[in-house]
Amino acid sequence: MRVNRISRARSRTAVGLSVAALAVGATTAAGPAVAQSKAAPAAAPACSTAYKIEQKLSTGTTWRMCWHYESEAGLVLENISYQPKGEAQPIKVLTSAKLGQIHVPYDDGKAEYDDLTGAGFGQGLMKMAPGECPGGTIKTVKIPNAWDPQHPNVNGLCTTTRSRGHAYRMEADTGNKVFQTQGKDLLIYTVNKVGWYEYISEWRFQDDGTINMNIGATGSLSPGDYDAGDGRGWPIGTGAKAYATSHSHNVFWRLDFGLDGSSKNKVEQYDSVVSPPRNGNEGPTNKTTRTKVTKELAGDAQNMRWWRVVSDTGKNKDNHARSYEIVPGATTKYLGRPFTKHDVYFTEYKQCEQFATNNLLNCGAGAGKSVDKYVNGQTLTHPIVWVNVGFHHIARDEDQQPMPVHWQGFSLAPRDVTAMNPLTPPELANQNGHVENGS
Ligand SMILES: [Cu+2]
Repeated sequence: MRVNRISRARSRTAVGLSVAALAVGATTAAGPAVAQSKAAPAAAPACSTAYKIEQKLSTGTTWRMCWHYESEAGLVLENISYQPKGEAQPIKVLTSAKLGQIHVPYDDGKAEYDDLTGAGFGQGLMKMAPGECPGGTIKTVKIPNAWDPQHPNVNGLCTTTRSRGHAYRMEADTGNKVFQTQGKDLLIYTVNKVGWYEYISEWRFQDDGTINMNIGATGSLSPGDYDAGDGRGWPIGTGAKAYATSHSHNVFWRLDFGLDGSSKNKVEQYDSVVSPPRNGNEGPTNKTTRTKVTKELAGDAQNMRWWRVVSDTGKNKDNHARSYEIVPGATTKYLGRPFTKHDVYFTEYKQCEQFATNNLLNCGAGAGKSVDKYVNGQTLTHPIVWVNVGFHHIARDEDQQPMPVHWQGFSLAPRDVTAMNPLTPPELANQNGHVENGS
C-alpha cells in the first residue's frame, strides 16, 4: 500500500528500483556529511554561493549557514552561525542539523514505516509553487541518486523571512515612550511527499537567537487505511463505514552542536523540586540542581526538567559560558519501541550513526541500528543530540481534504549566548545586571 503511494509521490518510477537505489544512496549520502562534521572549524560557512544561506534580518541579526541535500534525510543545514548586531563575529551554533527519522507505526500493528530510510522521504522532495514561498527564494535542489534519474532537479527549497509579532515590549520609566520591536525570522523549508502525506520540514531562525524545528504533516489521509475494522480507527466519512486507522508520527531530529566552533560541548540536566512551606516561610520552596551529563544518556522529560548544551570555550561579554537550551514541544511519546521510549538521546559522535531507527550505515558487527542502542556508556566528548517528538494521529472529519497541517517540533533557546537581549535598543544598553530604576 505505502509503496504505491511513493510511486505517486515521485513521478511513476518503477517501484522495484527503490530498494537498490536506497542502498546506493546510503553510502553516498554519508560521504559529505562525514567530511563536514569532522572539519567544522570556522563560524563562517565554507560553501559555494549556491549552497550558502545568509540572511540579515531587518532587526540587525544575521544568520549564516550552508545546506546540502541527502538522498534519505533530505535537507541538511550546516555550519549554522548567529550574529546579532552587537557581536563583532558570527557565533557558531550547530555543525549540522537534520531530521534523524520519521517513524510511523499503525495502531493495528499491521504497518510500521521509517519514512526517511524506508519510504522515500528524501526522494519525495516536491516542487514548490511560487506562492508558497512568499517574499522568498525557491532554490533548486539536486536529489542525489534520484529514483527518477531524468528529473533529479527540483525547485523545492524555500528561504524567506517572516514577522512573528512582538520580540519585546516595555514602557519607559519616564514619559510615554514604549520600547517595542516586532521580531523577524528567517524561514527555510522543504516539502517532502511520503505516500499520501506531505511533510513540511521547517527551520525557523529568529532574530533573538532562537531556533525552531518543526514538521508539519499535511497532504491526504491514505485511502488504503480506511479499513480499521478492529475498533482502532475513527469514522471519517458519512456514517460509520470508512474508519481511518490511527497511527503515530514519531519525528527525530539529529543535532551536531559546534558552539563557538568546537565540537567539544558539554551537556547539563537541570531539575527543580518544589517543597511545601516550612520554618514559618510563607510559600513553598523550589530547589534547582544541575547534573552534568558526562556519559551517553537516554533522557526522559519531566516536570521542571530541562537540558542545555554548553560551549567548551566560548563566553559572552558577561563572562558566562554560552549555551543553548533544548525546549521541547508538545509530544505524545510512543512506548511501543525501545527507540521511541525516550524524549532525548545524547550520544557520542559516531560517523555511522545517522538515523534514529533503521540506520542505513554499517557500524560494524553487532552494532545497533537505532538510537537507543547508540547509548552504551561512552563518555561524551562530542555529543550528538537526538530529539524525539511524537504525535498520535487519530484522524477526524476535518482531515479531509486536504488534511490541515499538523505541527510537531521543538526549539533551541539561547542561554547566555549574548550578555543581554540581542535586540536591546541603545537607550537600554547600560541596563545589565542590577538596575536601580529611576536613579
Ligand atoms: Cu497521520
